[in-house]
Formats: sequence, structure tokens, C-alpha cells
Amino acid sequence: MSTSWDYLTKFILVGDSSVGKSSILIRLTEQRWLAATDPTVGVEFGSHTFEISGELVRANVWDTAGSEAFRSITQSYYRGAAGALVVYNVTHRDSFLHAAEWLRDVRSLAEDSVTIILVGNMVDLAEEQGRQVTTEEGEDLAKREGLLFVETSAKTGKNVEEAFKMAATEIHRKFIEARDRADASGAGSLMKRGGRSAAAAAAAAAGHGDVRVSGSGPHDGADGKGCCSVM
Ligand SMILES: Nc1nc2c(ncn2[C@@H]2O[C@H](COP(=O)(O)OP(=O)(O)OP(=O)(O)O)[C@@H](O)[C@H]2O)c(=O)[nH]1
Ligand SMILES: [Mg+2]
Repeated sequence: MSTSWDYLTKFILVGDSSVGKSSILIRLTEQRWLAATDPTVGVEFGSHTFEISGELVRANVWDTAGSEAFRSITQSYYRGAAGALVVYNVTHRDSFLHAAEWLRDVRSLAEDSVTIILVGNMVDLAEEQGRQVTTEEGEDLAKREGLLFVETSAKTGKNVEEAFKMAATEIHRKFIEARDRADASGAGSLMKRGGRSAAAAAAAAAGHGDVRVSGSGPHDGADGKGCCSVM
């Protein structure tokens, strides 16, 4: 069956409650902003397609609840993730201090070759109220831990698509390298090849159809059996 993308890959969004993970996902998939969001119960799911080096990469994104109460459920979604966004709020220092714990969880539960991006969200609020975490502190942590880094605002949309695209570009790069080494494990297993048809390619060029719904089970996002996968 043909698909409207060349590669499918899985992302997870993790971080303390209220740092803006769901708002980032809504901004990515629906290009809108909700002033009031409900805390996520378990996980939610969204999908977005990026063009990278002339190829279409569809990211299936699992947005997890930051609340401790859901930890055992949310951790079951880490498996198979090629990309992880570890999100904190630049106006709330504790959320930054906790980023190290989220990072540890991602490293122990996701794939070894997972690409991790540290995301300092709410830069709009920082401009209004002042920040508790400087850009340099975020950059330093990212450098020490070998992470990508970006500051975002789900409210204005600043750098939201770029955050995912930076990570997707790195995943794509690792995948192509692994493919060239004929290595089907590690990074070579973190993207699934689709079969974009000529008609689908034309439609994709005209606009990428995104979806966003609540999740219902720990699909790896690459098997096509998820609630909203289009495989
Ligand atoms: N000013 C501003 N507010 C934001 C931003 N991102 C999120 N918020 C607000 O912060 C609150 C929490 O956002 P959520 O997206 O629900 O946070 P979450 O990380 O998904 O929280 P959990 O689902 O409980 O883990 C909401 O009131 C959002 O409107 C941002 O970039 N700027
Ligand atoms: Mg949420």
C-alpha cells in the first residue's frame, strides 16, 4: 500500500507537568494556541510531516503526562522512540532541574540511538515576567549531555516546528548513515520506509495532513497499528 511519506518515525514529549508539552503538540499539528489546556491523562497522540533533504518524514508524536501518577503508563511509550523532546519552562527553575531526571528516564527506556532535544519553553512569558533559567544554562546542559537545544514558545509558535525538525533531521542523518553501513539495527531501525506514490507526493507537496487525537495504547508508532497511523 502506498503512503504519503517516505519515512515514519516516533517521537516522545516528556517533562514536568505544565511545562507546555501538549501546547507544543497543538501548535505543531494544528498551528493554534489554547490559553487553557487540561493536564494530559496518560498520553495523547499527534502527527506531522516534515520535508528533509527532499524526502517526507512523518513524525508520530506521543505527548506524555508529566504527573507522577501516570509514570508507569507513560514510560511504556518510550520504547522505539527515535526522538525525544525533554521540555522545561524557562520561567520555572524546578522544571529545569528536573530535566536531568527526564533525561535519565529517556536514556534508560528509549533506544540507544535516540536523538534528544532539550526544549526551554515559554520564552514569551519570560519576556513579560522574567526568566528563572538563562539561555546559557540550557545550552550548557545540552552541551554537557550531548543534546540538541532550542528555546520555544507554544503561545507564539516560536521555534516549535524547528525543534521537531532539528531532531528529525538528525534522526534522518543517523538513519542514512546506518543504511549506508548496511546496519539494520540501532539508528537503522528507527525509521520505517514508506512507499510514497506519485499522486501522494503531489498531494503532500500541496499540504501535509496532520492528525491529533487522544492515545489509547503503547504503539511504537512504526508498526502501522496505532490509532491514527496512516500506514
Ligand atoms: N505563556 C505561555 N504559556 C504556555 C506556553 N506553553 C504552555 N503554556 C500554558 O501552560 C499551561 C500548561 O500547558 P500544557 O501544555 O497543558 O502543559 P503539559 O506539559 O502538557 O502538562 P501535563 O499534561 O500536565 O504534563 C497551560 O495553561 C498553557 O496554556 C507558552 O509557550 N507560553
Ligand atoms: Mg499535557
